[in-house]
Amino acid sequence: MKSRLLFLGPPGAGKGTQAKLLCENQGLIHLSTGDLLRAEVNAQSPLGKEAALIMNKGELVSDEIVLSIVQKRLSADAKSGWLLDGFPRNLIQAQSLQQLLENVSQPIQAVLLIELDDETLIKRLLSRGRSDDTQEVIRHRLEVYREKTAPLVDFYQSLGILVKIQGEGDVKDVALTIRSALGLVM
Ligand code: B4P
Repeated sequence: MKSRLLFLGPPGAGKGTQAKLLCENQGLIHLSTGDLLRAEVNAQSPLGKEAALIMNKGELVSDEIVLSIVQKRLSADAKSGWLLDGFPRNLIQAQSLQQLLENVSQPIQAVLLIELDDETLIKRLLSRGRSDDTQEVIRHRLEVYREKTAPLVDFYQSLGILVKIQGEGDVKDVALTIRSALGLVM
């Protein structure tokens, strides 16, 4: 049974939606850096105020902030299974994560890449309508994804743990595709 997973993919591919379902189904802890950052924003903490300005522009929040949030959660939850959603988002975060997990002897078992065409991504995000889901910000997030996050595909492929799926279709069908691609029991 795979219990240390990571979801990768462009904004709107369905990482958050599918991560939630899979965690409920498999009893894993869902660690979404997007959700953790939005919780800080809603609490209007100093960190949240800083993060809100960056998120609403479609930029990546600083590695320092994100790493400190993840480190805190992973050291508390490292013993049980987990699914990282939306983290890492660049090579520095990926390398820091490798180091962190090596230190606790908890390597990632599979990285799931959810692929989807730009037109569908943009349509989904516009209908979600979060404050960072405007046309202009979405386009910028897609550029940031291609420049900073997409190189992680090669990084995890070279480690031999990358699994690719197509994110088209309704939520239930995609969920089934994911479980089958990861060889998980339904
Ligand atoms: P995230 O919160 O990670 O959000 P996302 O990538 O935009 O969306 P996701 O792919 O999870 O899509 P979802 O399932 O919600 O990031 C937001 C921001 O936080 C970033 O831009 C950045 O600023 C910051 N951030 C987060 N992590 C960071 C990090 N590690 N480093 C630095 N900054 C970081 O789906 C989207 C919509 O599609 C939803 O409305 C959903 O209902 C719908 N949908 C999903 N699946 C569908 C399907 N099969 N059919 C139809 N609709 C579907």
